[in-house]
Amino acid sequence: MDMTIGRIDPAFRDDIRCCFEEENYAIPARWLYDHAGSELFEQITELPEYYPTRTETALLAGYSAEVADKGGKGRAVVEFGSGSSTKTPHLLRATQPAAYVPIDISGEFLAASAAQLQIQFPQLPIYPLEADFMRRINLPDEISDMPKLGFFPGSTIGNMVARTSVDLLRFMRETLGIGSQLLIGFDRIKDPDVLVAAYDDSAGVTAQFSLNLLHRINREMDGDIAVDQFRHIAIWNDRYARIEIYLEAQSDLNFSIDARQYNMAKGQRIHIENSHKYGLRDARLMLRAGGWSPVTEWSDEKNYFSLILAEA
Ligand code: AVI
Repeated sequence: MDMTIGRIDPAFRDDIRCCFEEENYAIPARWLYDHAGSELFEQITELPEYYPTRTETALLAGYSAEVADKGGKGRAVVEFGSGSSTKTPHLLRATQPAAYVPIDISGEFLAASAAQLQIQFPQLPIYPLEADFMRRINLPDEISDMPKLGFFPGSTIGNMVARTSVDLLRFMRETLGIGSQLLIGFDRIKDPDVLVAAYDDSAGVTAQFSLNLLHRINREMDGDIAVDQFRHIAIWNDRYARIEIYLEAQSDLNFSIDARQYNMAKGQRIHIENSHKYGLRDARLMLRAGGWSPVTEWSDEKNYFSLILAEA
């Protein structure tokens, strides 16, 4: 959601105030994705260190035909958080869906990517839906009688804590209905050096992506945070099986946001993102907890990433 100055999203303002006023120093990761942040994320997906996009795209290219064979053919494909829909063509080509419903919170990205896909698939009925997929959604009437195949790639589920992930899977089940299928990507636990490099790349793009959050606060909430006084940090937390991302103050700082004064001490950190990774059985257990029965799992030869097809 791209908010301009003077039209602050009240939820954003509340989360930022909560971070600095209540001194919990944590900001939900969803605020990373304003226009600039979404463009930086697209750059991240092409970094040599960031293996998830490349690996998952190869899995989709290699196994979408099997998804079709396992019952995925001819359904209405409903993509949650479709963004630029770059991985979708592989799936659409193989499953020949009756319709495609990309769901995204950013109307801007949605319209552009739907138009692009319509050129590639001129016969396919496409019904873009601007909505927050973190709750139950009313799908377009046009697809109400069609069997559905939900698509949730990218291991976006990993950006949520387990309880929220399970809630989301349940909402998806309610949205899609009994008898639906879900094809979902999970990033696997692996060598921490590989993981940390993926979230702290040598070109510094992920650092820019993180620091953009402070620029966003300055832009949208009339802030004067000295962004160059913060450092992006990515650490592997083995206990929670997740990468944690922080912005760390490099000196004692005073700043104002929305005409309120705050300070942070050198070394203090703002927690801005988690990216959970999954062991061999973790993802399947999570799916079951959310009301989905895993049907098939596909992984690359290094076991870096998994695609799981599940049924409601
Ligand atoms: C969107 N999400 C799955 C990304 C991830 O890998 O957790 C977000 C990201 N943050 C930094 N790099 C990538």
